[in-house]
Amino acid sequence: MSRLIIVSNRVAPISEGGPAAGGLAVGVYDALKETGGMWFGWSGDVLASGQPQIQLEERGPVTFATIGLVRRDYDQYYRGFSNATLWPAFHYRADLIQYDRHDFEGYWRVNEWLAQQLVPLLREDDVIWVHDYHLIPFAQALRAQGVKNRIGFFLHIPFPASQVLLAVPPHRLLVEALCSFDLLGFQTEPDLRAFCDYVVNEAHGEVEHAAKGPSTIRAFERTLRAAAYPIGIYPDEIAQLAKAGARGKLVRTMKATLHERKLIMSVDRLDYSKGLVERFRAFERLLDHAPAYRNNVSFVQIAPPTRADMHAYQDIRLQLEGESGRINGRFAELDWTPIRYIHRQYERQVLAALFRESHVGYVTPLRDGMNLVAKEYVSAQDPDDPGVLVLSCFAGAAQELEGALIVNPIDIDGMAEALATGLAMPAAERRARYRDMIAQLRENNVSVWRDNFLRDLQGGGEKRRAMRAKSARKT
Ligand code: ADQ
Repeated sequence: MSRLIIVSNRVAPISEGGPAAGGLAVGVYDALKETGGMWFGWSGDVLASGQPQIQLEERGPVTFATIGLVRRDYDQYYRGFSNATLWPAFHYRADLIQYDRHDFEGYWRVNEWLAQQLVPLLREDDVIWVHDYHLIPFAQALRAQGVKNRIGFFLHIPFPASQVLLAVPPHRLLVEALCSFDLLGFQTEPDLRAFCDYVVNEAHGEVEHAAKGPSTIRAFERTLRAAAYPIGIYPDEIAQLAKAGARGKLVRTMKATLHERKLIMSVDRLDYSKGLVERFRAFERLLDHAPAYRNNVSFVQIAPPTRADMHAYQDIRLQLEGESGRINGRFAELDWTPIRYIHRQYERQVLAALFRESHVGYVTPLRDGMNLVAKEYVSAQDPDDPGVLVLSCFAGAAQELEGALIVNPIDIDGMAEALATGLAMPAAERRARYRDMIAQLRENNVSVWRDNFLRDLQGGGEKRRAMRAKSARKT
């Protein structure tokens, strides 16, 4: 069996027996433990001076290979092109795209440098699986150094419509670089379609759809395959965590402070793509239009700040502080704060338990590749008395979770109505919706995601070898 090499911007800080990390980290780490292999990426350290050195750490059959970044590389590759250009563009926020040619050069340079660091650690039959938008040029950089291994790429965020991607000046170089992979994985069919649309209409390539399995792409003198692989979670594990967490002191104390009021729960990284401002305003609209909910429902928004050294993130943070203060000032009473807006990170067990205690899971990003919180929310519910998921149509998860109340996050009245519907929904309907969604989550859990991707990546390799052998026989 080939060794698996995972390459991602950050290497998940997983310690055996320690707290479980997010879906990606768990699913990928499981695969590594089964096949044996290596996880390569940035250590998270930014060095003020000196030359970064690879650190190797063995944990059972898995080697963690991490390396620091010097300040300039961090600024150009990570803060600059990855997060100030690609992140807003891929989340359809053309208004927030910042572009600096030097940052783009830095992004490319760091990809080439990281690829160089990896090459000496590679073996001939390793299968390489690269993750996310920070590493789009990675396969091209490996190929330039003579690497012939199978290389796959999974994009965790949306792939934008061509007209939005065209706003990123080096869009053509990015798509050409993507075509150096052997297999491209997207979260949803609409993302795959957006990529194919660019290939056909902007790059004048060809796309051949298969009745089953990945489509074949011919562009930039390469042939590769692409498909949608919606990422999952382990729903039964989340359910266990939720049950155990509900007995914990923190969750019991929090529940006591509700005094039988209904609870609406949201958990996100603090990011402008998550639609928090619109979400706060829709909650305000609910209180405005349905006064019976005043002092009868509490909304808890947990949102730890991320990328806090970037302007766009400082702006959204200020805006949210303003909105939550304004809404609370307008409606709060001595014994009731409508919005509890919290910047902390919590244990997964605590979050799962809070999901289980709540009546509505309120997940309304303006754009999201998948959104694992939506899946975790459903998994954490009590099957006999489940809460209702209010979910944005722009989260990848909406393609699968048909039992949710699907909303458009731009439509404040529509979201307020969905909150009211969710809070008042009879138990029989809640149970039916939950059963529908949990079945879907079990069927497409994170192992299925990983196995489907790796099967297609390795299968593609066999197909290529057979094609090569056939053409060798002909000559
Ligand atoms: P994210 O944008 O980070 O991921 P999401 O899919 O919701 O978004 O995953 C966040 C994870 O972090 C969840 O497991 C959640 O429970 C956890 N988390 C969030 N806030 C937390 C807090 N305060 N304390 C503790 N844990 C917290 C990117 C893409 C998504 C895609 C994933 C996986 O943007 O669209 O679903 O990758 O592919």
